[in-house]
Amino acid sequence: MNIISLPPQSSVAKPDLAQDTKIQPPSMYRILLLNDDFTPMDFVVDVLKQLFHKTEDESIQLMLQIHHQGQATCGVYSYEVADQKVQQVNHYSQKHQHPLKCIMEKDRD
Ligand code: TYC
Repeated sequence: MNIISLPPQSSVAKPDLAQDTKIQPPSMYRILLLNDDFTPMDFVVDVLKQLFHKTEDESIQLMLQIHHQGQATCGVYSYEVADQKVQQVNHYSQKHQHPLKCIMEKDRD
């Protein structure tokens, strides 16, 4: 093939298929526990140990952080796991008639 038979060069940028089709990691969600005036400190420590697998010391530190600052992140999970944990915490709190609230927020894409 000589140079004359080559197709004309286009100045339009081609989509980078390799980039566009790259599999992205799943979005992650942080779980926050919120402070309130009524839930006993021991109950929050228990939740952190049982449902977030924190040590006794970590749980006490985190509970105090929530108590003083209003909220803290207890873990970061995929959507499905975060959603399940929020429900577990909120059901467990309701069952024991404590107003402890747990929410999830998108962490990163
Ligand atoms: N503020 C509560 C108290 O003084 C303790 C508490 C800590 C409640 C953390 C909720 O997420 C919480 N009993």
